[in-house]
Amino acid sequence: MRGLLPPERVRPAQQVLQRALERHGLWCDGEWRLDHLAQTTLINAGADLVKPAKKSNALAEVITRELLDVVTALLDDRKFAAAMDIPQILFTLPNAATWTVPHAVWHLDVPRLPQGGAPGVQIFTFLNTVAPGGGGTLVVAGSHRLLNTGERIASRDVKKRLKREPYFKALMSRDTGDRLRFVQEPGRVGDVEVQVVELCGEPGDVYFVDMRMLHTLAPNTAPVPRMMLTHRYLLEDMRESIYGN
Ligand SMILES: O=C(O)CCC(=O)C(=O)O
Ligand SMILES: [Fe+2]
Repeated sequence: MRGLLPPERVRPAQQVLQRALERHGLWCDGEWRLDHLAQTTLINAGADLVKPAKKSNALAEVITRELLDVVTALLDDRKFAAAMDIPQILFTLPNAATWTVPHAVWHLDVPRLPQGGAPGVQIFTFLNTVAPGGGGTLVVAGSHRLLNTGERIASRDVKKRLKREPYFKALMSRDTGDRLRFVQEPGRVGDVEVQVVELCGEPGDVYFVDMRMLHTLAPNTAPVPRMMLTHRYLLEDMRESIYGN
């Protein structure tokens, strides 16, 4: 949803990150100063830099009534709660010269549950512009429609089972070339259409993601850091199954 969060909620959160980066000389007088950074290809490059900001109340303030209303509707008016007190910072320094769809780190944050349906909704939003290639999270649209078997399946076993399908075997194999095709064209698993979607956007935009969707981190080929926030909302009656076992 474009522009769901008002600037007066987003700006203080953005500033909290900028202040943390200012202490490292990376943000100065309203501009990025990244020239002196050593080149890196670490997948979570710079994540430590914003750690001092992670308990800031400004991050919590980004969540509005309007956002929670959307989560409520998506979860059919059932009771849910946030998995953490404060949204989590997703931060990546520029860390790649060419952009690709990674073969690794694809995962689910919660297992598949016997109850079926969405166990919760994960929101993603942006504290600066995240352009294509700029490190936005990658999500396999349609993957929530697969493996709804009525069993509990841990994330790594979901991956193992998905890899039996040619689409996911190719996606998660280091030997697959031509990897841009995963974002450029849909694939098919049985009668389910799947496609990798890059979460790009502007401050205030929000993505709502079914927590059954396979996702991973992306390389950041932009000249600026990737600054996103995520928050996870879990259905009350699923929490025990998620954390039990
Ligand atoms: O850093 C990212 O873009 C992905 C992080 C992730 O897996 C998550 O927020 O659940
Ligand atoms: Fe995740």
